[in-house]
Amino acid sequence: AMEGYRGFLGLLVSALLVGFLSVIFTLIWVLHYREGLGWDGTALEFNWHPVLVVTGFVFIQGIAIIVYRLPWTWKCSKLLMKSIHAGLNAVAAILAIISLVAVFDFHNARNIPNMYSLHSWVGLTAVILYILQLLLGFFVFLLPWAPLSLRALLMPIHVYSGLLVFGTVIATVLMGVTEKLIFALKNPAYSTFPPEGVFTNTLGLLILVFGALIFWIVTRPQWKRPKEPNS
Ligand code: ASC
Repeated sequence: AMEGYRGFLGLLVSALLVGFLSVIFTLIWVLHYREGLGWDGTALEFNWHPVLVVTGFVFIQGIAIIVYRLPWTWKCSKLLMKSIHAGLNAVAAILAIISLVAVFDFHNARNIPNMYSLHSWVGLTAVILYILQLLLGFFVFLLPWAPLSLRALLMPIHVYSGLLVFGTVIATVLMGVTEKLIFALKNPAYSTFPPEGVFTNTLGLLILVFGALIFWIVTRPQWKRPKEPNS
């Protein structure tokens, strides 16, 4: 049991480090390589999009997925842990929505068309599914009214769609990073290995590794929160 616990801690610390580093890399990207941050219809406003997505939709959602796995919380009430899970996911949803407002606002101010790219189609689908998932989780699992039979029926779907949306978000981020680098790196071009291209490719890899670590942690049966009888 002690060895399983150590393995868990090692992976948890790795995931937190890689996730935190992803957020830092995103900030360095927009503040050092790009134009910085602002809310004025220019690229400064667009730059909130990657910052809020990586912070909320990737990092915070990743943590929300594994909160039930933290062994020192196993003595906490299930309701408290559900509230933390729901609260983190609600914060991530709000940041994701603001990140969309930033892009649409930027596009409209600059007469750039909306919703033509695969990145935008998959990304908007992920945001809509995430909000539906949040509402389903709130009404069925957090509020006390739903019958146990309905919870048991919907739990596998909740787990499946949660991981599907998380994976889809990571795929969408990789498409967005690629898109932005091809748009922005013209002189010198992306194809000539400029520092921004190499740095931001590394950011993409960090995000992929973060997703891989979260997916590993959450799929180990031995690290699941012990189930209380009748819950
Ligand atoms: C809940 C909860 C669980 C599941 C279970 C259905 O709300 O706390 O452990 O749903 O009752 O599988």
